[in-house]
Amino acid sequence: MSTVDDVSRPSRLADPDEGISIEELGLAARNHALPLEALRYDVTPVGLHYLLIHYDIPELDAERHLLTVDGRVDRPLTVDLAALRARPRVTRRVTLECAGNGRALLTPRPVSQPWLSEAVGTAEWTGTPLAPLLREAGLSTDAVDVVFSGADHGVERGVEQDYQRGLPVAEALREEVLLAYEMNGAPLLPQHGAPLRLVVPGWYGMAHVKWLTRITVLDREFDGYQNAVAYRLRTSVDDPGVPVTRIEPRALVQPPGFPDFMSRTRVVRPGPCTVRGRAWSGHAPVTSVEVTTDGGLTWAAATLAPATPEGRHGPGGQNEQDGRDGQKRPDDDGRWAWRSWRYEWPATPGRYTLGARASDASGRTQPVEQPWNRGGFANNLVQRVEVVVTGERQVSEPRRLSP
Ligand SMILES: Nc1nc2c(c(=O)[nH]1)N[C@H]1C(S)=C(S)[C@@H](COP(=O)(O)O)O[C@H]1N2
Ligand SMILES: [Mo]
Repeated sequence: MSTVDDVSRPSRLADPDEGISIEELGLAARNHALPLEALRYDVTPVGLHYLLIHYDIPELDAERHLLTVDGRVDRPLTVDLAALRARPRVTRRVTLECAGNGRALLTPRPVSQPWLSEAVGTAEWTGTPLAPLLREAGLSTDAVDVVFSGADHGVERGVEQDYQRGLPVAEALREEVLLAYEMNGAPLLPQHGAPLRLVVPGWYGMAHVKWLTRITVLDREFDGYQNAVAYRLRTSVDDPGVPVTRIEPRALVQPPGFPDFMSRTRVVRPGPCTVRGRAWSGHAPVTSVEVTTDGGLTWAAATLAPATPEGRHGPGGQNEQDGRDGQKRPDDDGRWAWRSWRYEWPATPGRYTLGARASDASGRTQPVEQPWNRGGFANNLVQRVEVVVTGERQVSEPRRLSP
C-alpha cells in the first residue's frame, strides 16, 4: 500500500552543521521575503510583499466564488463576491508578518520555510467587516471558535487537509477583522488569496486565511492541524505548547549604503548617515525604537514617526481617488501598520553590526539572545546588518580566473 505518509516529511531540527537543504531552498524560492530596501515604502508594492503558501495556489473563479457561513448559527448563509462587495466597504492599512520569521537564524534550526528576518509587508486591505455578517447569520450563544477554510489542499506531516484555521469567537467579532477582496486598491492577486481572504489585524500571518470558501462556527475549540499541531510554541515535540497568536514587537533596519552581491554586507561612505527603518507590534502600539551599531552591546534612541493613516503613500499604493485630494485614506488610525523611525549615525571608517529593537506599550521588547522554540515561531531576535564604512571608491579590473 502507498499512503500520503510515504510522501510526507516529519518536522525536525537541523543537525548542528547541517546547511540549508534543497527542500528548504524549494520552499524559499516559492515563498519570497520583502527585499529590505522595500522598507522604504509606507505601503508595500504588491509584488514586493512577502508570500507564504503552504500548498499550491488554487484555481478559483471570482465570478463563481461562494462563501458559506454555517455551523453553530441560526441562519446559515451563502454569499457571492458581488454580495460581499455590496456590503459596507472598509480599507485598513495592516502589517502582516509570518510567524516563522527569523526561523533560519535559530540554533538548532527548525527545518521548514527558512526565513531570515524579512517575512513582512504592509498593505491596504479593502473588504467588508466580518462581524456584521456573523451577526446576520446569528451566532449561537455556545459559539467558541470560528473556523476559516481555504480552497487550497495538501498534506503536512502525513495529515491531508484543506488549509483551515480556527479563531476564538471574541477575536472574530473584533470590528477590525475584514473579509478582504482588494489589496492596495486592486483585486487580490492569486498568490495573496484571490478572490477573498481573511485579514486579522495584529495576528501573525497564519490567521489571515487566503482563498476563503467557508466559515464554520463551532461550540468547541477547533482541533484542526494548523491550530492543534502546527502553530504552537513548544519547547519539545511532546510539549502541548501554547497557540501562536499576535505579532511580537519587531524593528527592521533598511540597510544603508550599497550591498556586496554575495555576502549582502553593506558599504557606507564616512560621514553623516541617516539610518531608517520600520517597527510594529500586534500587541500594543510601539512606544520606542533603539538602534545599535555594535551588535547589541550599546543602544541609542531612534526618532519614531507618528502612526499615520495620512502618511505619504509609497509609489506602490495604487490608491483610488476619493474626490477630496486624490488620495483614498484607510479607515483607521494606522494602529495596525508599521511606523517609520530614523537615527542619525555619524559613520566613521570601520566594521559595524547594525540592528534595532522595538518596545511596545504592553512592555514587550526584542531579545538579543534567541528566543528558541521547536517550530521557530514568534521569534523576534534583533536583526544584524553587517556594514563596512570605507572612504575609497574601489573600482578595479575583475580578477582573471586562474587557468
Ligand atoms: N488558505 C491559506 N491561507 C493562508 C496560508 C496558506 O498556506 N493557505 N498561509 C498563511 C500564512 S502562514 C501566512 S504567513 C500568510 C501569508 O500571506 P501573504 O502570502 O499574502 O503574505 O497567509 C496565511 N494564509
Ligand atoms: Mo506564516
